[in-house]
Amino acid sequence: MRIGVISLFPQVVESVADFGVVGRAIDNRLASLVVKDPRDFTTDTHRTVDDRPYGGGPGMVMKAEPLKAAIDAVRNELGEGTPVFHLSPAGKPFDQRMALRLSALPAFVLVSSRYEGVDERLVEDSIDEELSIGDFVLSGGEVAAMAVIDAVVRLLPGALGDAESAEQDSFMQGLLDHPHYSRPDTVLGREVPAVLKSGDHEKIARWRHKQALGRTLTRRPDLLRQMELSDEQRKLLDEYRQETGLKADTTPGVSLQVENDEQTD
Ligand code: 4F9
Repeated sequence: MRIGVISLFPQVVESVADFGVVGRAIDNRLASLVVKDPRDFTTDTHRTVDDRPYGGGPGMVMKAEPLKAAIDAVRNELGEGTPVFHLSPAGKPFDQRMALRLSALPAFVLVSSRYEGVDERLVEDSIDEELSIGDFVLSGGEVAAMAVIDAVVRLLPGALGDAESAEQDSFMQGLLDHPHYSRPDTVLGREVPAVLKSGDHEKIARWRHKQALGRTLTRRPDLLRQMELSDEQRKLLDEYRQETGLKADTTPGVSLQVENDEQTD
C-alpha cells in the first residue's frame, strides 16, 4: 500500500514511520509513505501558502494552488486515479468500517490542512472525500492523518503479530473492548475478577462478551443501536444490568428489551 500525505509539517507526518506497528509495516515494505510540502510548490519569493479569507473574519485560509500542485505531484507518483481525502472536522466520521475500506486500496492520499481551512475550490477540484476523526478541532490535520494511517496500516495482512491479531479487536465486532487484567491477583487493593482465573475458557469468553456489551450500552448506546443483537446478547445485557443495577429504561436513548422499538436520541 502506498500512502501519500500533503502537509506543511512533513517531519511530523514522517515520524509515524519511526515507531510501533506502522514503523514495522513500513520497514517490512507492507506500506510506504510519500509526504509532500505544499510550500515546495509555491511560485512566489515568500513561498506563501495562506491568505486572508474573502468576507473577512479571523484566521487564514490555505491557498488552492500550492495544495493542488502538491496533490498532483503525489498522485503522479502513486497513480493518477488515487483517491484523495482531506482531514477536516466537517468531514464524514472516520471509523473502523472506513479503515477497513481504505485498507483494501492500493494507494490513497491524505491532505492535512492548517489555519482555518482550505479554499473550498480546492476541495471541489481535488478532494474525493472529507474525513473527521472526531468532534473536536485540532491545530492541524497532521495528527488526524497519522491516526488514519495507524488505523489502516495495522489492518494490512502481516502488519500485526499473531498475539495482536486485528479480528480480536473489539470494534471489529462493533462493540467496545472488555476490560483487561494482568498479574498480580491483587493490585491497588483490588482483586482480579475470579472468573478470569477459573480456567473455564467458555465462561471467560461469555464474561468478556457481557462486559463488552455492558460497557457499550453505558458508554456508547449509539453503537449498540446500530447492531442486530442475538438472543444470547440480549440475555447477557440483561445479566449485566442486573449485576450492575442498571435499569434499561433509564439509559438515555436506549430501550433494547423491545424488538423493533423506535429509537430516539
Ligand atoms: C481533522 C479534526 C479531522 C478532526 C483538522 C483541525 C480535524 C482537524 N478530524 N482539526 N484541522
